[in-house]
Amino acid sequence: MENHNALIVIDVQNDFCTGGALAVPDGEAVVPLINHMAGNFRHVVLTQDWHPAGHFSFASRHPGQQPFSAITAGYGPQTLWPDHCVQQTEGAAFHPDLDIPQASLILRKGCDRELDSYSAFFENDHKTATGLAGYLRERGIHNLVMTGLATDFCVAWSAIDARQQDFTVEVRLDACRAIDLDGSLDAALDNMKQAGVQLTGN
Ligand code: VGL
Ligand code: ZN
Repeated sequence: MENHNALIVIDVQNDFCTGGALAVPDGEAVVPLINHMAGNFRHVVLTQDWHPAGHFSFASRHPGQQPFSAITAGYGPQTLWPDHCVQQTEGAAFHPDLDIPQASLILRKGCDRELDSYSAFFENDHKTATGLAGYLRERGIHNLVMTGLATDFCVAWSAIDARQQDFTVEVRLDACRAIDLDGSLDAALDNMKQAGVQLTGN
């Protein structure tokens, strides 16, 4: 098995699946495919959106704002979401059918109450590193395959940051699902292509 490759599984959590607080249409459909793909990887990293209650990205924090509206934060534009993936809740748990026992790292992000983090590499200020790039480099990993939820937010932001950090990146679109808010999916696909992300499985 190739040692320089890793599978990155983004946010396959209950709140992003049917019945969840921020359900991505058909989100749970990625689970069997990701389980199957994981069999081909020695290195697997799972990420988990992991917000404290009252997180800055929750519309409920901003009186008069509705979920899916946008505000300008100190660090740039921020979409407001329904409360989701609150630390230690069932909604923040991985989908119960996700079955990847060899995953060596669970990277939790969005833990800072005042700062969101879509990307697995940098928080939304584009400055605060999560440490994932260093972890992967120290393990000699150069090539990433990305899967999970949601294509147009956490997957895309992770993929683009990974390219910027000089990893090769393949996004398996058949193992991802999108929120698609006001054209966000098309924009994300364009941005990923421009960043040199390989889009496959569509
Ligand atoms: C995500 C919106 C808010 C994602 C996380 O995983 O794509 N989207 N938090
Ligand atoms: Zn979130």
